[in-house]
Amino acid sequence: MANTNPKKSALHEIPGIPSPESVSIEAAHSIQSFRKKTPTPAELVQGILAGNITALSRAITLVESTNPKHLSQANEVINSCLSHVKESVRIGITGVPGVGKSTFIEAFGKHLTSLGRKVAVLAVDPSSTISHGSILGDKTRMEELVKDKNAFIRPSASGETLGGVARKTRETITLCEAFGFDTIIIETVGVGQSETAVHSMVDFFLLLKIAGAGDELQGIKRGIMEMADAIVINKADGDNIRKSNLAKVEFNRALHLFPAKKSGWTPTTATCSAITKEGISAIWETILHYLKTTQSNQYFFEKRASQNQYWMLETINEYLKNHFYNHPEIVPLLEKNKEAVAQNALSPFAAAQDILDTYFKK
Ligand SMILES: Nc1nc2c(ncn2[C@@H]2O[C@H](COP(=O)(O)OP(=O)(O)OP(=O)(O)O)[C@@H](O)[C@H]2O)c(=O)[nH]1
Ligand SMILES: [Mg+2]
Repeated sequence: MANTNPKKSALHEIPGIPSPESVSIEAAHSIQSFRKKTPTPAELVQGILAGNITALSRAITLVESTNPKHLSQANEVINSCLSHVKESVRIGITGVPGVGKSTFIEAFGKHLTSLGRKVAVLAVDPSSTISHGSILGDKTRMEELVKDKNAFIRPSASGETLGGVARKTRETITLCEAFGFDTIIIETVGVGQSETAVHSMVDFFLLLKIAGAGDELQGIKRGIMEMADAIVINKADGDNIRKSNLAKVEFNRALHLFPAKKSGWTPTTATCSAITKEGISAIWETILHYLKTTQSNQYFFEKRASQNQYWMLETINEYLKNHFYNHPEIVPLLEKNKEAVAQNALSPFAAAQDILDTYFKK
């Protein structure tokens, strides 16, 4: 016969004396509610303008969010920040893995803060769109800069597409500038389309190289050479100095084969060592010279205006693509037609037209 008396069950436990809470419940509640309290866009803007770095970080997180609910809040923050953006210089830095970008940014960034500048370091990393990894994760290479109160380092956002990641970095620039950072450094690796994206958000584009076995120009993408306002050969120290100087001459010769730039600026070449700091200050002098040239011939302002237009169109493209590819009617139809095209049951064009007609409800 089953034991129906719970008190007699073998599983019955006699309640003991409850142990006292190690944390005051009231205090825990108040900490929790403070943490959970999401600041309003207006509060974030207020914090950014007041120089509150936590507010800046939270605003960037909002901008990077893929939650559609955050989109309008993020836009509100960015829009309010726009009118507070101060004068700034945006510098793009690219180079293949291992060339010394992080070490260079550490040395260059420290030099800038020693001159009284406020430096924000951001990144566009195409690999983060696939692996969700991010450059600048290696903050160990920027030990000094990380500790510098006049510097701010933010790893690359991760996201679905390079376009999405790049747009978020573009928006983050606005937040950093409203905060008061007057020098924005954007790092990217020399692979994929990321250079084009970074080039379209900076004033000055710097290509970092190292001296090789002599045939320096091999393997360098023509497009990147054309984008560069300066080519800097890093690791010009020790036994490498002579080779670096030779590489510099060779790059200089190659640069002169390109047609003159609309900016009126002739790209320069230089050598430096991010370790010994030799040549670092001269690179900043070059950038100042570039700013003077392009601001007096107006190119600087025209370029920023056309970059703004570019990002407007990019944002529309990105939005339309997302809307299309995530549309509930399109997702299954796309799979179906992909299969039909693979089987030669439908021509690629007819299959595409079918999907587009469904989307536009023709
Ligand atoms: N001798 C010498 N070594 C350098 C210099 N700059 C960087 N290095 C070394 O080169 C290696 C790569 O440097 P990083 O700064 O990590 O290079 P990176 O371009 O950021 O590399 P990824 O983050 O992998 O794309 C490290 O071991 C650095 O210490 C330099 O000017 N001289
Ligand atoms: Mg690095």
